[in-house]
Amino acid sequence: DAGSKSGRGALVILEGLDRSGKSSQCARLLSYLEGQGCRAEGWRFPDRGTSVGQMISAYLANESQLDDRTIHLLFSANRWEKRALMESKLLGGTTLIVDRYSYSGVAFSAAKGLDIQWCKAPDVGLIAPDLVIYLDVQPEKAAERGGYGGERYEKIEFQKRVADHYHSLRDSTWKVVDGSLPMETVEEQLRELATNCIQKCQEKPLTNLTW
Ligand code: FDM
Ligand code: MG
Repeated sequence: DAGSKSGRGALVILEGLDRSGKSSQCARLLSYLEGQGCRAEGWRFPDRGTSVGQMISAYLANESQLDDRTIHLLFSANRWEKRALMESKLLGGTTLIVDRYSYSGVAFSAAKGLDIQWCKAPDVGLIAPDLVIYLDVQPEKAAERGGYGGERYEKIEFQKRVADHYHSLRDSTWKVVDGSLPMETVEEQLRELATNCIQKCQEKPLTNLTW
């Protein structure tokens, strides 16, 4: 089992609009990596399984109302409550393929009009990703894909603003993949990006998110 003795695992994040294909691609990438003998787990945020996650889930289903800053901080808290486990998994050599992270946190809240610096602040000190893969799909195209499920935020005008904010968050750890290409093509690109990343970061220390 290559990698189990030496290196740490990689923190690989998939980001993108609703219906951009993140969840399907996460699952495909995960089973590929496992098939290659790589120790990997699939995570997602929000993690609806915790008590904070249940509050978030109720909010997204429009079953509860929360102030914009309050829900923003709950999304951040939901990542903080997983930070220690995330660190021990990575240091123990497990790669994490994560569906959404702090970039969703900032892009969605900023799309409501909240100040970007204010949105970034609570996530400072979370673990910095080794790779962020952005699945780029036009908001109109995403909406065509079987429509939205009816959760809060699943509206095209809102998604357009989210896309603009995602755009402004791109940095050197980002790789943009055209999510409108055939599923197999996207899958192939993700395999290559993730494999390279996993090899490269084995000897690198973990760092904290600073933006
Ligand atoms: N979302 C997700 C946020 O607004 N902030 C966050 O920090 C995160 C992680 O929650 F509309 C939004 C993005 C999406 C919704 O996500 C639920 P999933 O991936 O559909 O469960
Ligand atoms: Mg959704």
